[in-house]
Amino acid sequence: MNLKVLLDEFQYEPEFVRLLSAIEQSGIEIERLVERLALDENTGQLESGNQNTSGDDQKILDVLTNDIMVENLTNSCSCSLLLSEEEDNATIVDTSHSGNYIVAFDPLDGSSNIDCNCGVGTIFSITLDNDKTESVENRVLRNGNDIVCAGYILYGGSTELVIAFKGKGVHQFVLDKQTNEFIHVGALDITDKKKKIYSVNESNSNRWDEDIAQYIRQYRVKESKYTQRWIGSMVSDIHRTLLYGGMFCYPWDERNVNGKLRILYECFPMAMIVEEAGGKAIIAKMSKERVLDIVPSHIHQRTPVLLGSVEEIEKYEKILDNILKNPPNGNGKWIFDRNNGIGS
Ligand code: AFP
Repeated sequence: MNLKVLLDEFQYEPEFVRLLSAIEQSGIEIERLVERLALDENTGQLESGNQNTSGDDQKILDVLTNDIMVENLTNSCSCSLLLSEEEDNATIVDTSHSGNYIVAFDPLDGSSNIDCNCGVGTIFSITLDNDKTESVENRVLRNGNDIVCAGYILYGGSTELVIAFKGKGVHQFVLDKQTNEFIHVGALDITDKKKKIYSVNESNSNRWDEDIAQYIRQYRVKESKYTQRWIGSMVSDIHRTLLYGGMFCYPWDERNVNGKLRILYECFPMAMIVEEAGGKAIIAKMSKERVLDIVPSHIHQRTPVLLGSVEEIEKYEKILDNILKNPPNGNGKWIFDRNNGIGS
């Protein structure tokens, strides 16, 4: 069964089907670019030394993959607004091609891993553009609970497309390069995945606040049966977490006071996918707030994030309850002022 057959089974309307076909087509074109990276000499940074709004040096492939997504999404005549990691502002699709959906995307996540042939990916989320009379800000800076569909494409040993359809579960497809179509291989459900894996960049550990420090410490005690994994591409680390279980975390720290990952095109899509697969996604900054309840104040805003199987997230929540009940240094004064960060 290919993607189109599943969309028909779910009785999605033609505009939505065109939109997902455009994402599928983009995945096929980007897969070819990634596979031929060195052969086509597309490795490395842009000669111009351009940086995107988040201050990341733009790679040649960041721009090429962004162009592919923008072109295919525009030509699908199903999008009104496009939000990309590689564009400073939201793109208003011209009226002759405009549709009813807002798409936020990271065209090439993990691009710092691309030249060493590590798994990278494309991340996307789709929301209905309910009221076009509103300002662009009001239409895009909403919480994530209205996302109707989110997914990612992982360019690894094989190319996989994982899509969460609100209320219809999370579905996994693999690219058949002979027929150039994504074939359905099953539904993903994290509730029965029990592998003992924690995933966090521990090189930041000396700059963590007490809640995260205690949480990660409990995975590392001598008798712990957990192992650590960190690929450094969110798509690869989340894909493993969905298939094996465990947790993924990018907390705030002294250097990344808002965390590192962007809300609209990294954290929201992944939180929607993990929740739809039966997991949990919270901010984990002395807080149990759901990631999808955040109302961003600008399109490239970052947030700390902790997501994975419910069991692993509840371990953090128990530690937080304990910390809040009796702060360790006796006078309630913490190392860092925890209210200085989110939203600023
Ligand atoms: P790049 O797109 O710059 O490679 O960043 C990847 C990423 O946004 C996300 O995919 C990773 O989970 C995270 O950053 C890795 O961050 P560290 O390099 O700090 O571990």
